[in-house]
Amino acid sequence: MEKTFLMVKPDGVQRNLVGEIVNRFERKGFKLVGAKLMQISEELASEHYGEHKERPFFGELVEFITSGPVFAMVWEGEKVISTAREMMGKTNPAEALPGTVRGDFGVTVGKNVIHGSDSPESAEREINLFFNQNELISYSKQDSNWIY
Ligand code: RTP
Ligand code: MG
Repeated sequence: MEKTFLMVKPDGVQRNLVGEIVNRFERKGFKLVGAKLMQISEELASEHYGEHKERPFFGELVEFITSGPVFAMVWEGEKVISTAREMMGKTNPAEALPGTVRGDFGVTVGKNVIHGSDSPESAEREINLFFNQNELISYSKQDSNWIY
């Protein structure tokens, strides 16, 4: 089954949105298979956002994502990568629709509450970057029968 990497950013943790965000993906029907609160190092941040290294906002991005704890998660489900991106909303919260995480809770592009993998390749890379295999739990849930 498809997996994606999601992360409540430092602003989301500080604003007590971890429960709200977990709740949204649980209610949707996706399965949480890994999660941890972590303080990201500058090295991990730079590797995670490596694709943006040459962008003018890279320094601020790394500074922000390392400014406090984040809540890292792996979620599993059919089409979870693209569906989670839809549920997050556009990168700029000013353009994100109400009903999305960024549309409901964010204001500026720099502090947009949540990260999510943008493709199967990113998901695999980011899951392996943030989690060891033994931190991911494979288990069955009764409600799966009512979702699929
Ligand atoms: P993310 O990687 O955090 O899930 O966000 P995303 O895919 O929606 O957007 P991406 O293009 O990957 O950008 C990564 C993060 O960089 C910050 N950003 N700032 N100042 C700017 O113009 C600007 N553009 C992007 C955002 O915080 C974005 O989430
Ligand atoms: Mg991105």
